[in-house]
Amino acid sequence: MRTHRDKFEVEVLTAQDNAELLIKQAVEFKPNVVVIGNQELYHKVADALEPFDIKVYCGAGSVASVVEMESIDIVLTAIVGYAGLIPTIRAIKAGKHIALANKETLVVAGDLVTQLAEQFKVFIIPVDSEHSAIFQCLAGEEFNKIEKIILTASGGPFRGKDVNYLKTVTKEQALKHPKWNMGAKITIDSATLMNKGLEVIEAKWLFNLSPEQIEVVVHPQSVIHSMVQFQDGSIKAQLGLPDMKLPIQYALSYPHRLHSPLPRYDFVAHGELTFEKPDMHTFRNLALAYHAMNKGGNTPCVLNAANEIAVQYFLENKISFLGISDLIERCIEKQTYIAHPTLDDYIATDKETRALARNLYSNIKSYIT
Ligand code: MN3
Repeated sequence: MRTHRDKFEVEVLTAQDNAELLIKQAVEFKPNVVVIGNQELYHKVADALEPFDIKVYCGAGSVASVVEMESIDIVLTAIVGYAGLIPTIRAIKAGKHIALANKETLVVAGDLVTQLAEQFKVFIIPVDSEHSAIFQCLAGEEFNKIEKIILTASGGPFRGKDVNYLKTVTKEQALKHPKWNMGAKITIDSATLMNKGLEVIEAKWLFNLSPEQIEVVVHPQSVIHSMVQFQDGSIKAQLGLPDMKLPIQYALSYPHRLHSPLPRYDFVAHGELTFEKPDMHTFRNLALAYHAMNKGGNTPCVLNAANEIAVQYFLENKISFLGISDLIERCIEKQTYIAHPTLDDYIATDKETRALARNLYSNIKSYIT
């Protein structure tokens, strides 16, 4: 936004807890409306923005309804986790294009969300760097069949480690990502490879693929952001230095490209790009995500809800790193399967799975930890 102030106007800004940054950005970009999710912070934000003629609302309900404002063309959905689902659906139903950074929306209810996007004639433009790469590779290929896509993974901080090593890792170790500086939830997901698992399911829905068409390759340099292989065997890749500003900008400027001041990749200075098979035996979350995708129905929703609770427990030092996969696996085993869920089924499945995960944790702590 700062780079292209002449091309974009910020109409609404939202945040959950980070009132300081929200206020700072609101003062800089002068949106019409600001929403703070956490109601307790309402007065802090409202008082700070009083002199600027900016409307301030609070609560999850306001986040979900503010996306319907007539003056909005595109909504960047960057809420973490399941909480992004309802605001994204509301935005689609209001005819807004979606720049999607919230992968969980498609993991939980990909069939429903992609159907709605078609019905309301809106684009879902990926912001996740791998999916942006694939989306960019597909430009001009509308009539050509995809043989498969190759999602690249950095491998996270524990790449190459075995189960014995993972038994003892701490949250501090897991929070140190080698390539990307991100929020706690996605950083843990990257360390467990669940992030890649969620991205596999996200890709299935975004690009209308069957599970066999989605391959994951570990590429520690994170320069190739992902690839598409066509039916003639030709492979297209999108490359660049890792920086989320590029996929965010492309989603907002699509189908055009705008100038960007980011550093350029130099093939000679960083001459080596390497690739490995992901270790799904050690990093079971990736295998669990493939399993959930293959099973379909409400299983990816169960996977996501169980993972959100498991990551929270890991961050609270309640379960071990390996316990994350144990808890998710148990939830998938125990939760009732629904083959063709409605939105209400997804909402119920999410709620039930969270309760189940909490129960499993308190009843079988020894197994989980
Ligand atoms: Mn990604």
